[in-house]
Amino acid sequence: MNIEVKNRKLNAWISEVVAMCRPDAVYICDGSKKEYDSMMEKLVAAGSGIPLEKRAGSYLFRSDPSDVARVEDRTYISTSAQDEAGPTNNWLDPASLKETMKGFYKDCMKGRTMYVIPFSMGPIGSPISKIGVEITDSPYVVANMHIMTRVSSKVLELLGAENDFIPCLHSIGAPLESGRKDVPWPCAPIEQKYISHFPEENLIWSYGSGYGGNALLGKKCLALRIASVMARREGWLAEHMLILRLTNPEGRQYHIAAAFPSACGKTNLAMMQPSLKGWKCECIGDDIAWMKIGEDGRLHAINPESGFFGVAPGTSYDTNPMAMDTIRDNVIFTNCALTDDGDVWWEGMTDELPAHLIDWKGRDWTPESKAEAAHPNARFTAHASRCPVICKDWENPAGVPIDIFIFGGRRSSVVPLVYEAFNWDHGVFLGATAASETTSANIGAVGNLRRDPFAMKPFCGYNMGDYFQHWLNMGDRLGNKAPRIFYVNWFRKSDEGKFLWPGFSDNSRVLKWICERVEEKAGAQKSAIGLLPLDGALDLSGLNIPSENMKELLQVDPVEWKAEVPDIKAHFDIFGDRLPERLVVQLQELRKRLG
Ligand code: SAT
Ligand code: MN
Repeated sequence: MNIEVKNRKLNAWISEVVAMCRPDAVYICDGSKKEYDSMMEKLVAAGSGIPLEKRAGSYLFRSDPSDVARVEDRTYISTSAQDEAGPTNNWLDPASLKETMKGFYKDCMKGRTMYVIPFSMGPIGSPISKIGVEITDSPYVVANMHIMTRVSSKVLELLGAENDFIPCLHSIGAPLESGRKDVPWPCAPIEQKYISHFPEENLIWSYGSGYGGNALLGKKCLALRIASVMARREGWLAEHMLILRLTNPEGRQYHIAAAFPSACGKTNLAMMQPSLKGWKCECIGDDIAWMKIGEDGRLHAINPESGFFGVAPGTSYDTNPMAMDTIRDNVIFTNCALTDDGDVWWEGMTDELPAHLIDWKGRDWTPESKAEAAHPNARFTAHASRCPVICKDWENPAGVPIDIFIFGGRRSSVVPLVYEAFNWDHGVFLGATAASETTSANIGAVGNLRRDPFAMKPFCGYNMGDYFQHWLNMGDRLGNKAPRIFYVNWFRKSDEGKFLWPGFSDNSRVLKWICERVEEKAGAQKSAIGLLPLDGALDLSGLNIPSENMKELLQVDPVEWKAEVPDIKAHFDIFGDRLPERLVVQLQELRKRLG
């Protein structure tokens, strides 16, 4: 080992994993630039990373075609009683799951180096932060963790001899028997992939995948699934939410936390540049929010991550100029297309298609090609400090006070552009019933409507009925200091299948109405589903949008909404007696209002 480890639990765990996985060498990471560069050198030499001539310090990786997204079907919450994992999670008994996985872990790091990554989610040393240690056999994971989390030898110092941490074990599941040649993206077949969580012992075991959320264990596994269980136990919130600061022309700041499912535009909203004059938006986080009630009685949010693992396709200087500037240099790209002059490209990046590319599978591509050049879930990994509109308070351990919660998803019909909850319980009902069309962020069908409560269906580490109750309890504790709750849908389409709302920077118009609601300045009308903008209350100045589009965007069709009710009822029924009575009341009231 290159560094002496003093922490007793860590030493014991390292020995245990070495005995089980049999790596050729063990390396303790210090998070330095030198270390990052050496990982990249190794990856380039192995033919996994392609240096990009056109982007300084940037590399392109092409994954195995089977390893392009999270694998929800292979993700487990393993608690002693199945009821604790609840109906929205896959469950296996901890003893038998560990037995199965130990079978795979046995000798799985042969021919490889085992990296030990000490990392902090949240600023190192802050009372709100959590320390994890990831063991992995993937240098690609080490490099990505450098960007997405705070990897540092300071974390080891902080652990001292006796302090606790969250162990995160990861293997790509591709041992190199002697003489066997490595491949650019080693991984295990889908039926051998396991993303397992043991919340009762704060433990994560991941096997078989090198992709983002399956392999960078600080992100979804620790900061959401394990943290959500801790948050419930300790009375705070760990949520799948972006955090942004919006400043109005008078200089009043609003902090917004918004939950949308994966690949539904969180990064775009978090970095949005308002089309409305005088309004300013700054990014604090694009994926995860940890929120605690402060001494002032308000909810304060931090972003536990230190980077963005964003969806590349669709990102352009038109849709998200700040993301484009964030990824100018020092970026890891995964599954993007390669241009002939050594840059990356993806669908939606430019209006004009390049004449020739190498696609994400390494094949020649021309505009005539049928296949996509970049995988629809192609990603960039970039450090948050590279973002031109990163908020100066993004690393403030005290967090920012949240004024507004927004829930939403992709719905091509039924759900209007924006509406407000009548009160906290109704807001929790909106979160609990949120639905969205599935995206390529998960391996599986795309475009199917599913209920994705609070955008947490794939990320809640315990029974979601209890999670709903936790939200109700938090509201009770916050009282009149609770954030106001809204629901948005940027994705409504016309009968011809065209988006009705321009989105992106024009979403500032919706945010303005929301902020003015908080100030009791903007008008709203009561509908069966919530409070909608009064005619003329949305600032559409300078926007050329046909009035029939606006009408459709703000329409609440009672027939369509009545059809939602049995679907919501069926969704609620799966929680049995874990469904809070207060949500049953909300459904009854919705039914009554619909008449
Ligand atoms: O889970 S990932 O981090 O790979 C991306 C996502 O699905 O949000
Ligand atoms: Mn996400």
